[in-house]
Amino acid sequence: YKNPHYAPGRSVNVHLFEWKWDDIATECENFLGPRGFGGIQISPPNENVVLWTYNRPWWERYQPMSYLLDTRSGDEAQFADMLRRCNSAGVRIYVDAVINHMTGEPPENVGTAGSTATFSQWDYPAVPFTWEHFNWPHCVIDGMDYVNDAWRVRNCELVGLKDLNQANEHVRNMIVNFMNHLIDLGVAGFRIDAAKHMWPHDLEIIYNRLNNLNTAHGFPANARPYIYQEVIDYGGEAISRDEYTPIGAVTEFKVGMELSRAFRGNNQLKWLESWGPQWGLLEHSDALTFIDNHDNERGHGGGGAMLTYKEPRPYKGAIAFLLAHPYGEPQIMSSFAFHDSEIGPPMNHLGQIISPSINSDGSCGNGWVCQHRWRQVFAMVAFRNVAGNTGLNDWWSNGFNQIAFCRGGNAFVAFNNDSWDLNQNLQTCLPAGRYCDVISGVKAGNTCTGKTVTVGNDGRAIINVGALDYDMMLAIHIGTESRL
Ligand code: QV4
Ligand code: CA
Repeated sequence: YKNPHYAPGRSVNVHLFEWKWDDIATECENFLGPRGFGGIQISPPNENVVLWTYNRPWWERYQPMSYLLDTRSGDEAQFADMLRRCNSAGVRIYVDAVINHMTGEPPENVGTAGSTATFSQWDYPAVPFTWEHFNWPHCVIDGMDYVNDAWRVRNCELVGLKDLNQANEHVRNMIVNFMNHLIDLGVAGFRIDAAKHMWPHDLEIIYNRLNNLNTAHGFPANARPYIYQEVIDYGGEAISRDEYTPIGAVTEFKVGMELSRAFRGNNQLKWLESWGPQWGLLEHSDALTFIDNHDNERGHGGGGAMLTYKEPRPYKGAIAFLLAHPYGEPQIMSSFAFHDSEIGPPMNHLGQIISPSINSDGSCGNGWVCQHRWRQVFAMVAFRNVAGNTGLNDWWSNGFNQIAFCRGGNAFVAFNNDSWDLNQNLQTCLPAGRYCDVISGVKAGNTCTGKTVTVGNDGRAIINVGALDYDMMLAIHIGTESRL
């Protein structure tokens, strides 16, 4: 359950938050496939309650009405088409699986597929679930439970959301049928929403009943779905991430916390020499790593002072480090712009999501941020692919906030988060030649639109990253040689 089954030569998962299936299919073909992205986390594909009362907030999708595949992102035919097209483009799809609970008791009771429910009776006929499929006695998690009561965190309601009993055979069957339907349609795995709120033993039984990935979609025989479980664990809680690593990968929230701190200038970059488990992080193969996610970029889920698209310079630095360093299985957030933390994606008066437009420079419009289309981000995806499974070598630092390292003999990166220029003769580990920095520009024909780095026969080069440069990093790798 810990192998994302990326196509060869690919890496990095991008969360296309609230995107429509048709738009994702097009993005796979036009951008993500050609640029070497490994996979996409999609928003929950199953029916959710429609909340006009709150002007269709993004979080209505975390209140399931049924497992019918019909949401604002599209219907089942569009979902199946996306899977065919993305898998053909070499890009995998991971589903955000909301299986801990159903809705709360919202003021409206019609779902995106037209299903209704009687919330006060825990009755969801479209699944079907009735009161006997939920946890009793009824209780709601309070703040202190996280510190001292694992049972309540798992058997009481998360913010009033009707809490399913995953020990019940019917509940297990409905969940397994839902997930197997998705696997058969071609998905490569799942983000398990609110995993902390379910018993690991029940989850293990559910995972073990899942089908192998669909070989008709290009997966190897006997491949198990990739499973990454959402467990927020900064330490000091009754429930630990370590209870979940025996059954799958886990979201490592400390990565975003620590890298946000460092790249905001609140911890020196030199310390990153020991980045990985020595920082109290999960083992490499257990960790799904990211800077921000759809909750903490807007202060939900405990927030945590993560860097987001709203602080682009340090954010791009943190993402570049996340992607350049071999530790973990990285994920990039791709957001829509917001001021109000509850507001949903760009929509028309019918509540339909408005597609991102693509500007002439490749960036997104219509209210979409599309971090994955920022040059500094997609260039580092290519960097990670070229680095492949090489280790980290030739670490250098100035003792403060200037660092550099190589990935084998394939790639080199330098960061400057000091208030003075980085200007050093450094070992790049690359063959002699002239290389285009992929952060400040691109290779265009035989020249570079940004900085050029000249590597000598000894692998060394003069590296310049000015304190006032637009970005704080420089990256070169095999394949970006200019022939000037
Ligand atoms: C309100 C009150 C409650 C009250 C309840 C009574 O706040 O105190 O008990 O009414 O009916 C929405 C509203 C929330 C409301 C709730 C139920 O925001 O105010 O409760 O609905 O009606 C997202 C949002 C939540 C949202 C939820 C469902 O973040 O605000 O709740 O969707 O729409 C912990 C967990 C972690 C979780 C994180 C947010 O350990 O697992 O909190 N993260 C995941 C998702 C997240 C999602 C959920 C879990 C739930 O990443 O996006 O919550 O599926 O850290
Ligand atoms: Ca639960």
